[in-house]
Amino acid sequence: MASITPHGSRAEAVEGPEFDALIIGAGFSGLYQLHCLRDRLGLSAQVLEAAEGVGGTWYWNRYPGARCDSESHSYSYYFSDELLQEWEWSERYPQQPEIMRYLNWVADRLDLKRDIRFGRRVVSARYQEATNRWIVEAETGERFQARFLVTAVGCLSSANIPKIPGLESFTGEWYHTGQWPHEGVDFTGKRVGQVGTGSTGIQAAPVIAESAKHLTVFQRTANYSVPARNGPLTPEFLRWSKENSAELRELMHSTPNGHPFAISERSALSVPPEERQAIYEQAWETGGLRFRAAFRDLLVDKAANDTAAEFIKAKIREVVKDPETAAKLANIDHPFAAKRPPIDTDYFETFNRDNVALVDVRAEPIEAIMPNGIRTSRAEYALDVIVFATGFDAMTGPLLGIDIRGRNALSLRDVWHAGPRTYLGLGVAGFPNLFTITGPGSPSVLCNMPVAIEQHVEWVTNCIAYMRKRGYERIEPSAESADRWVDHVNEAANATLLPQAKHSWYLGANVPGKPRVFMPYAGGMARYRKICNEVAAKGYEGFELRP
Ligand code: NA7
Repeated sequence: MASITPHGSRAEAVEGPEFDALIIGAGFSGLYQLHCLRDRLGLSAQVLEAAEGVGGTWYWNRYPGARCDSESHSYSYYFSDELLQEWEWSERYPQQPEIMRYLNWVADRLDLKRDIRFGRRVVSARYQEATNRWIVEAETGERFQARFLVTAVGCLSSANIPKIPGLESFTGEWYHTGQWPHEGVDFTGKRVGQVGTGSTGIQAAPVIAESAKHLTVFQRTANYSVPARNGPLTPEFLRWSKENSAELRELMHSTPNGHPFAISERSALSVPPEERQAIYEQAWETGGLRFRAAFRDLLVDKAANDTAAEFIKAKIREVVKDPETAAKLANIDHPFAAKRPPIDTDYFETFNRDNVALVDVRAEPIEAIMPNGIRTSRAEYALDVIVFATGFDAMTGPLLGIDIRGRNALSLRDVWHAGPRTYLGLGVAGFPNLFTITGPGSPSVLCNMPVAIEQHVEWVTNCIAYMRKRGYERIEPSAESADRWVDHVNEAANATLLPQAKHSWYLGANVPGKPRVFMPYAGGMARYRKICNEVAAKGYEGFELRP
């Protein structure tokens, strides 16, 4: 079913093999996009993937304790009831190796790997107006061309390694959690320093502390965390989730965050203090991201949010025995859930161990890395291993890591110099036939990812099907619709407390020099889905379609 290139074999020789569509990335999004374009629409499609296997973010994030914060039964593809019925998750939250097994199983079941070219890190993608083709080049020097280009590069795949002077002089080992060695790291008998206390650091510290001789956690921003309450899934639960898959899908589609639970309709301020306390206690026992659903106004009303914040801070002080350490951990400067709220297994308890210490790098900033450890403004910490749990150049990093050029060689890096500008997080003005799965300006990281991914992949598939049926060859958002969408994304963020966390990667604040723009769409997944459906129903309103 490959299309016929207007320049025939000459174009092929120069620009490489041609396909209807090229997809960058073989994680949750790329796999499903390949299945839709190849098996549902009958297009010729290829995936280019930097890694040597499928898995996307889970291929790289193999750090100790790596686990998804979404519950297993919702961290699955819901497009196929057959897949849902066959797969059995083992625990409430899926661990990294189990997610890898799942994605490999899906890829094999759908026979996807034959159309994935592994070991191809894409370095550039250039739109050629005369032929209406994207010319995509991999680090290997190979080129590929296609009419449609779908980026499925993930939101958290570009590691943020802080530029601390002296790192190159460190004589021990150092690792970033998002680029973890496949063979693992043995911490036995080692003095370990962990920089970073986001979701990753909070998962890793308790596990590292179990085998390391000593662990020093360097905390820049103190963080809330709620117990995950992980555990094995019972046969009854597995049966229930399979029997109710249609209802669960509907529930996940109806909530703002794509998780399989409804958010309470109560305001935190509408109940007496004792009742509120009891509700929080119950939510703390239930654990996980469900804690946020205890009241409807936690993300929009500061006074309501304060009640949750105070509850968690009190829990930290209760759990952590050393009052000085407890004070540092509970000294949180932002509203609860305004940064991505981690969930944990024994994170605060870990600071009660004799072999664990906390350093507050706001009070004593890291100045340099020495050959034998980390030096702050107050002290030197001798270390054998440094673990950077310092997060990612989120959302825009993976896209801007590729030199993407649209019409008239327009550079995406230039167009986004002051922050990302998309229409619906799905397309960029000036870049025809480019679709950005879970791109900035879409709910993405504020949502249970598979839900956001399935919605985008299906929207793109329907859009391409529509174009083929109507004889359109090009689609591109108008500059006006993109401007309006950017305004709406800002409005939606400002209606919440999310922008109040100044040190948040949602705002790009973790990467020095990155523009401070609230990147994901905070208006809620259900509302967003409705907007996207309406755009499609109106013949892709806001996009320009041409033959
Ligand atoms: P995060 O959430 O970005 O956390 C990174 C942590 O590293 C955070 O505590 C940062 O402090 C800290 N950090 C970053 N740079 C530095 C420097 N230079 N010095 C000291 N500390 C630093 O990344 P995660 O990997 O934990 O989680 C990412 C997402 O993955 C998560 O939200 C889930 O959606 C899954 P800061 O807060 O910036 O002051």
